[in-house]
Amino acid sequence: MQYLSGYLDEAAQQALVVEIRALVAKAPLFTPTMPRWGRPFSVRMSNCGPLGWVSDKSGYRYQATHPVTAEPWPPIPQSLLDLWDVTTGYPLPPEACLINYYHPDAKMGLHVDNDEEDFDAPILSVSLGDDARFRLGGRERKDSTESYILRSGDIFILDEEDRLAYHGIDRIYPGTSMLLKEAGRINLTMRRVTRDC
Ligand code: MD5
Ligand code: FE
Repeated sequence: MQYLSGYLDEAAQQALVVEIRALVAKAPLFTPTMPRWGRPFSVRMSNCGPLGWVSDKSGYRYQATHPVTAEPWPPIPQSLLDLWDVTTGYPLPPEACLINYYHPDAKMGLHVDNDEEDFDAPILSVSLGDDARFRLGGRERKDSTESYILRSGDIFILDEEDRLAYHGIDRIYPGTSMLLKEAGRINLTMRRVTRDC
């Protein structure tokens, strides 16, 4: 794991927020639901890129279209593709950029990201807005965990041993950032999904 604390300056963060607002105007935030029981997530989501992550009663999956509008996801902005190249150096571009929006009371339980076919590629995470407590464990749910405060502008690159580690967001600290007009947090995760090139 590489933790690039404060990687994006204020201007870069603000420019990203402008791009994200344009993306969610085209592909509105939706409320994913848990497989089987259909309990709603507290985090709202959207995506950009050829594929997007969705969850509903039939399960977790990547798909090419928005679950509500049925439109293709908008493309990943060039600034994010450049950020992926510069920070990961990975030879193939990301196929999915998941946009998570956390209200002050939203959280994300411990889970592993394993809906992708390609676990060799890194995952790049960008935090914007209020601080969040991120918990990172090991390959087994029972493994011990470490907590980190993710702040606006921080970048996380998950590779190798951490790529299949349990992780989650325990809480948001509302009012810790002035970046967004409203309290809350945005997290972007860029991922490779398929194994082909
Ligand atoms: C977030 N997002 O801040 C969190 C953590 C998700 C998700 O977990 O799946 O959207 S972003 C950091 C992250 C992403 C993917 C994998 C790992 C961490 N990891 O293996 O530790 O919204
Ligand atoms: Fe995750």
